[in-house]
Amino acid sequence: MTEAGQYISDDERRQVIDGLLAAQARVSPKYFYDLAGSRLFDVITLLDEYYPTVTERGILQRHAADVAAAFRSAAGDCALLVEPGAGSCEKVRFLLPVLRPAQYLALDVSVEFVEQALESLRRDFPQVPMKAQAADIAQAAPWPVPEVEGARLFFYPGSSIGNFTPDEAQALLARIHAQCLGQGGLLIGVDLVKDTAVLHAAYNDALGVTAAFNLNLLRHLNRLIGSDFRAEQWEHHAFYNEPASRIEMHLRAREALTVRWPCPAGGTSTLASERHFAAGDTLHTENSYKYTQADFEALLRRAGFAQVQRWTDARDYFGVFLATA
Ligand code: AVJ
Repeated sequence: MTEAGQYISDDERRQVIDGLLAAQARVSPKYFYDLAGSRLFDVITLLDEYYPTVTERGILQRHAADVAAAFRSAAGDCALLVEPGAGSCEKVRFLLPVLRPAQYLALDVSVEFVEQALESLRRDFPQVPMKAQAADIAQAAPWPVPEVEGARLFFYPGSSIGNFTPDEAQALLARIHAQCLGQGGLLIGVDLVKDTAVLHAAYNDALGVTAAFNLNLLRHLNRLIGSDFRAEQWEHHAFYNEPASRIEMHLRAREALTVRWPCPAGGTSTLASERHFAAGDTLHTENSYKYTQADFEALLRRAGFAQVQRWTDARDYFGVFLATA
């Protein structure tokens, strides 16, 4: 979460500009999450149409004890529980009392935010040593996971895996598998393929919160790269791309417009510093892949996991998968 500092590295700036200049203009969904965007996402999770959060919570609430027992029988006692992108550390509350890990490590791009969450978590679970550590799990650098004697469990809830293409997802899962060091596992939440109308409504809510969340990205980009996007010239556009099995979110130009941004410092860059959009052209802001249970299980196996168990809700809207090394 970037706010006051608005810091972006030269590398990231170049990536953002590359995306704006691509034939189909695009921006990484990680730029949704400035302070306002994080708050808007929290509101999304409270909407009637947005089923994933409440459904996953229900599954964890109901089955946490079975999950912990399944992990114990496959891998033994949990020596270390690692949560990449931990954020508010809410979902781990279901796991801690039944899994009883020897330690909990919360990874996130914003440590400040996680530190805050850990304060109250420590009060509620004083017996579990906890630590927060800065890490962007999508980046190639090795994750700062300590050496421990015994089994590690990686916890990746929220269907964040849906932001990656299936190939990228497989690569990320394979990295997690490698970090299990042969005797750990992964507990991951995944949004499942379902009726298109249900999917469509979840990303086109009646109050327009998802639209605001999408449009807010333009304000964030303006602060990060100094661009002059005007939100009123754009509209939210989200639809289910069925052949690709993903929700696509775009921002669509309401009129012909030009966006400008300053040349990167140094001036040696060959990148253009403006992009024209015709009315109706879009900026692609997010993919949210949906999987069938069989397809996601196959993905976990291709990533190297030997054993997979899963729990779902009564409507099969969402899956929680336990994969062990
Ligand atoms: C946080 C990536 C799981 O894809 O549903 C919610 C983000 N985008 N509404 C999702 C999101 C629009 C969310 N994930």
